[in-house]
Amino acid sequence: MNKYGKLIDYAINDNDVKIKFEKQDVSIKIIKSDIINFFVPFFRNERNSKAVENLKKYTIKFEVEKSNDFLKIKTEKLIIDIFDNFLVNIYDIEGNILCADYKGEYKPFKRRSGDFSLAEAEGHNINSENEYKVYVSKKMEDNMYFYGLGEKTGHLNKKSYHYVNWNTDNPSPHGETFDRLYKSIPFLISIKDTTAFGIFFDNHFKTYFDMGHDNKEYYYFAADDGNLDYYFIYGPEVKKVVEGYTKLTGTVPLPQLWTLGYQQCRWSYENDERLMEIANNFRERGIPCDTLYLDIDYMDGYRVFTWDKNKFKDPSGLLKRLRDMGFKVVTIIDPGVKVDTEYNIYKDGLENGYFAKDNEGITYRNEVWPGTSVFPDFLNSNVRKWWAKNQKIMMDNGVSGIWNDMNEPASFNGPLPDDVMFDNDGIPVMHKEAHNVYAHFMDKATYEGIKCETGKRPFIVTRACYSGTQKYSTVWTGDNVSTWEHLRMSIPMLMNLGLSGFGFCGTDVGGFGHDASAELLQRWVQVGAFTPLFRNHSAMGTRDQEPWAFDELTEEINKKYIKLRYKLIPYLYDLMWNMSKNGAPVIRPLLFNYQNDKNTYEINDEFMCGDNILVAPVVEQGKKARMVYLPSGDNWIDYWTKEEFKGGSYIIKETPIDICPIYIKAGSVIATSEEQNYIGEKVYEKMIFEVFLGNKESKSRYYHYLDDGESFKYQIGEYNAYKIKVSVDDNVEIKVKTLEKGYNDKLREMEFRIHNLNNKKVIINGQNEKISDNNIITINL
Ligand code: MIG
Repeated sequence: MNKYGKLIDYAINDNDVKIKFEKQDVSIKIIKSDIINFFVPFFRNERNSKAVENLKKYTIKFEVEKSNDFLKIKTEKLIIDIFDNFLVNIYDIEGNILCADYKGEYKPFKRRSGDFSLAEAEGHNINSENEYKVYVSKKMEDNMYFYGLGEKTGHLNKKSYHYVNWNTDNPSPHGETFDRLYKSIPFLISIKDTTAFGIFFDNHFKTYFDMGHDNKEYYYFAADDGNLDYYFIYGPEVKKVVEGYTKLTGTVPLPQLWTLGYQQCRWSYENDERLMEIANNFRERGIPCDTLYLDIDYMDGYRVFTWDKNKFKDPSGLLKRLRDMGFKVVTIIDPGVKVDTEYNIYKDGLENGYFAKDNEGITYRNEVWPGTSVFPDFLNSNVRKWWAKNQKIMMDNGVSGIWNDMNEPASFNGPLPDDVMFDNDGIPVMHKEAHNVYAHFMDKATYEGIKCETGKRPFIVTRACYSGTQKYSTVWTGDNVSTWEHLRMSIPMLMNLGLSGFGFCGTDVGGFGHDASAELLQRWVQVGAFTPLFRNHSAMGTRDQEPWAFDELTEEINKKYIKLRYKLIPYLYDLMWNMSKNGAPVIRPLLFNYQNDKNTYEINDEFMCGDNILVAPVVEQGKKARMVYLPSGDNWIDYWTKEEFKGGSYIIKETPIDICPIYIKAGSVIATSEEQNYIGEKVYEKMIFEVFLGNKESKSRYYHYLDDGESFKYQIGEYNAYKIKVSVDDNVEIKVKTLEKGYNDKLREMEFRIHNLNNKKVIINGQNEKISDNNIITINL
């Protein structure tokens, strides 16, 4: 039985096309000519988005036309046909079908044992799609590939997978059998015949995405409850889809520069002495490091916003000493507040009614690290203001960033019951509605608190989140394990997180649970050096995992790759700047840049770090060589040997233990930095660009960005931006253009270090430049 029935009539109101079906009114909103929203108020009349804030209103040209049996909406980019039963077909402007609702029979496979379907196994006693409260299925076309969905297990291409979005802390080793992890990002990208579109299903109840696992004739998304509220985002480039999605849900804001440095964590550095010992080790050994973490044991009995003064006698003094050595300290904060009538955070929260309640209005309790605890109602803006103010306690002690953990929310007794109540600013909601956005609002509160308190760009790391949390927090992928399997899985996971708006992400380098082996850490740091969040972390009870904890070789390899990371910080910062504007992730699959090359569609063990660096790490023990695919359209320079390879080919690269295969796009520029032990240790007077030439003629463009690296003054124009154009034919011609000069930096010179010059002449801004013996050219600014 269909929920809609016959299409009766329509009316246009602004950018909204309201359509009346026999049984249900729906609305189609033209957000932009290539972004369309489909909305059915099954649950509430208003949109209830937590992800889309302050959506810009565009004036859009579109036409609506009704014929006998369907309605046609035409924008400058898309044609949308709407039939009875709210069946929708979406075409590009030439009339090629992009996305069609599935019109065939709903036919899930049944398991022989017990004769039940997948949805039934999930508790949906169904024999037709109508049993899902919210459900849309689309026709599966041949050659479809799927990406996105945030942090999911398994391969890069999500075809044939079935996933659930329900933020979950499951401490067993994550494997492909896990259909859910900590984060819920209901955003799917699909490519068919090199054309891409996205679907953002903005529903934060428990949701389901099935990419042909149930039946290869269709794929679907569904929810336990809530409205149908989804966006179709047209490409045809994946890049455009990601840009469109981040226009809706927000981009990762520009971070402070130090957050791009190496970060060292452990559960837990047990006291001030041990933390100083770690810090001293980094400096004495000359291994760069910017950030140290304090895990839960720094607190007094796990009471958030307190310190255990036996272990940390003088927190401000300690953090000041560390700051003088160039270290920032990030502390963990959990949502659970210990029930303790002597504890001011608890007392304060209780007096003001800031905690979630059970269905009888009594403050809800559960067990977490502090013992019996209560849970702040982050969906309430007054609670968020209170939580934001509490950040001051940490900032006053000199803490530089906050690590939000356990915010699925997790408890020692599994997820909270469905009927725990949240005030949600006067529209009370049950836990089953609040669950997936609980962390989102904790992160938002943390962000606003830190911003207000410090005036600097907040640094937050969160475990759970929803679409849009990227505006407030970076993410790490939770409790992985020190196994090769998890190193392998981290790559597609991070690439898909990147495609899903979370371009500032990382995994626990070396692995969290279980003891790492020396070789595993050697290879993992080679990956970590290119992931935006670069943090080594390990669990209570596992062996030490700091760069020097194994042997000399492991230390040397750690040092080599951490130093490489520091060299690339200006390049990474440029990527961050770019990401803050158009959502292009730092870590991304090859197909993001090479969508016309279908060989890239299922590469799980290589990734791009920005447009110019391709990384093909070793993710197996003992591997002496590996195959590398270099995408077509560009030539590639081996970073280590400077040898050039033609794109569109598979090559074999030897991989002795200290070599991670890295390839630079021929003709491209990378902004680099001189060595330093931490960001800001030295003030340099020159910008350094490495230029990697190939033999082929090439033209490239590079944008370089500079500002104070910490404040919000860039928003009022205090930044510099440069465009560098490199064309290679018989000569090398470099053109530098200053695009913005609002920041007063200390830079006097620009240096170009040119690889593979082969005696070519170099002309910079029309001048024939003198080249040093080692192919370095310096120009004055
Ligand atoms: O129940 O704070 O994922 O990184 O070290 C475990 C202790 C709680 C889980 C986090 C992990 C952290 C650990 N936490």
